[in-house]
Amino acid sequence: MDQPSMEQWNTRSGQLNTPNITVVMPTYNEAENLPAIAEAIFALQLPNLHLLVVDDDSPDGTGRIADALLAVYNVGATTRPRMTVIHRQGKGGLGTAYVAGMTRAIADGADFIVQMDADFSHSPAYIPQMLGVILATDADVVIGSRYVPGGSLDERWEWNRRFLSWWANLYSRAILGLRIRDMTAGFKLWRRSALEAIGLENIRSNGYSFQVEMAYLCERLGFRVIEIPIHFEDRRIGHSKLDVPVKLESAWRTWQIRWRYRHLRRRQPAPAATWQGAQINADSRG
Ligand SMILES: Nc1nc2c(ncn2[C@@H]2O[C@H](COP(=O)(O)OP(=O)(O)OP(=O)(O)O)[C@@H](O)[C@H]2O)c(=O)[nH]1
Ligand SMILES: [Mg+2]
Repeated sequence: MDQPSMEQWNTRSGQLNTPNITVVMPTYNEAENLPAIAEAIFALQLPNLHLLVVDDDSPDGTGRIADALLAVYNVGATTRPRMTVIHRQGKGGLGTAYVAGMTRAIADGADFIVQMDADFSHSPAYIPQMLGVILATDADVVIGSRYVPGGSLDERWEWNRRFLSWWANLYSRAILGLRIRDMTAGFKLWRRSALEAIGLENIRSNGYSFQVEMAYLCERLGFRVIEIPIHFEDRRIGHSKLDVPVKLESAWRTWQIRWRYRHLRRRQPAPAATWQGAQINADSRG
């Protein structure tokens, strides 16, 4: 996969021109989390970092809070706004929210796209590290992984959540034959060209199987995937949207993914390797 050359980061005057990074964050009833997570993201002080919230008309008013944050973070932004909000009509599901957000991020010129939850399960503190890894390698995607050495789960996660996560990973890895350790990870940093190669308009999964479908395509398309260990925290405030219909969709969708992409042959499979403690699951395309 083509990667941006160092020249691309250089302006005509020869000064360093940092890449555009967009954090895509779907929200549904995250009113209490959103202001704090936005603050933590902007506190990273990463230049050219943009936050794109995709809210589905949350009954708790998350969308209105997001609009209020625009006034805070876009004040003084000269070249482009630091924050944008997409408002959708009603709960459309995590998968379509990501597709809408990622599509918009690409259209707006993002070089790198972060996907993450709004509930602090995915600590913003990992974003600079993920960015460092993708810039230092030819990785197409960096996954914040709970299931590589060094990764961990919040001790407050009850046994049934642990079991469900473990089972979902085992189930999808067994059916789809993948190497990625954290198949259901929702914390990822994508190179723009990887999302373009996937073709977001083709993604069908709407709930959490979105993560599995994207992971599957990464391996089938021969992307270089690097999993870096993260500590996954339980959500700080609010409620999970992982209800029974979403779980059932994930279960049958896994079979549909296998059937749908049956003609898509795996490109350049490579044995797992390690890179400074990170797990590399698939090699880059030739
Ligand atoms: N726009 C949009 N966002 C959603 C939807 N469902 C979930 N989200 C958001 O997607 C992220 C992940 O959802 P969570 O409910 O935290 O799911 P989870 O992380 O598996 O569950 P917890 O462990 O309880 O946190 C959060 O930021 C949610 O607000 C949806 O239908 N539309
Ligand atoms: Mg969550």
